[in-house]
Amino acid sequence: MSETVKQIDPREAAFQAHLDADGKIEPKDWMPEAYRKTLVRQISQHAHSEIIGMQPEGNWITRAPSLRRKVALIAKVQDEAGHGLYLYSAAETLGASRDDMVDALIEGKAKYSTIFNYPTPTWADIGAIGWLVDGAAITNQVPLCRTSYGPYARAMVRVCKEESFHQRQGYEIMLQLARGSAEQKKMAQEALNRWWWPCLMMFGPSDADSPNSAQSMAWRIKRHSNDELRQRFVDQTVPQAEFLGLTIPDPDLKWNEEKGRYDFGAIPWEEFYAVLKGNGPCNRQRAAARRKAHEEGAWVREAALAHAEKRAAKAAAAAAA
Ligand code: BYC
Repeated sequence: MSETVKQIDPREAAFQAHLDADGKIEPKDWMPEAYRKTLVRQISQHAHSEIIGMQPEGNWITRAPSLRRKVALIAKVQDEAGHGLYLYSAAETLGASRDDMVDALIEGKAKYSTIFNYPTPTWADIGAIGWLVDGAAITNQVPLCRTSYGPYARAMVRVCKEESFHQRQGYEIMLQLARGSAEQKKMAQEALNRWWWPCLMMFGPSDADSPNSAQSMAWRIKRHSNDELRQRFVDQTVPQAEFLGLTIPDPDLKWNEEKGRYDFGAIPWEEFYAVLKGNGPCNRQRAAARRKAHEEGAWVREAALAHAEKRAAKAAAAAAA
């Protein structure tokens, strides 16, 4: 009786042993195709999130309440664009084509963080994004500075430094509103009410429902599970809300003395999956704005290409002379 024995590729065994010893993988190293695909998926989604993430805040640049706030907000939005560009470059080191990634986003085929499909109706939402969205992003991304793929890990180091500045500017906006008039404090509370649950969803489905986590953790792409990071975020953020004198909109939130952490209420996962499927409050608006910006930027890409071609022709002529 013949039996087919699955041969373990020795390269795969060496690859896993290298990861288990906390080694990094660099672009020219051998890697399993599934590892490469997972990284392209995660890094491109991350890049798209940064690019779409410019919209909810960009929408307030012309209405920032002072010159100082406007300068800080412009710088923050510009930083997000920069993060998107580093991340597209990191994905390119894995053989992904930037045109394909950009097309997937424009055509609405690519995922990006659900958080950016929510509206920013008041100035307090800008404070809440900086405090909570960047706070959640930092919680998720600090461990990514140790992710196993070198170019992604290195991009994250700079991204995290900039995100921590963003978070402070958001918290400072919230502090000023919370210590301002009764109307301003109400605005800050309402923004916290709007952003709290969507921020908890940023960490992805609970561990039992996360199809990618186990493999990504074995490959040390992810260093902690979605639920671990979500818990860390809650534990860090509750005292910050208390300092602001604001209330987290969760009647089940309670300190658990025994476990040394906060217990919190049920996350409305049906809302998460609806937003993920394209049915959030702003999904269509975000995609349309991105498409319009891409179309309106066509002349810049053409000019840059014409300039690059002219320089290349000049260099070739000089080399031939
Ligand atoms: N939104 O198996 P799972 C920022 C998807 S930008 C949308 O747990 P994974 C900022 C997930 O992709 C912040 N989709 O997946 C910018 C997967 O779908 P596919 C962005 C989500 O990858 C501007 C499926 O659900 N940060 O900081 O192991 C201004 C199953 O999930 C979401 C990053 O991208 C979501 N919230 O874990 C301010 C960080 N959650 O691909 C701030 C890097 C899950 O199988 N990414 N999905 O079809 C990660 O750490 C991981 O990809 C995730 C998900 C934790 C997000």
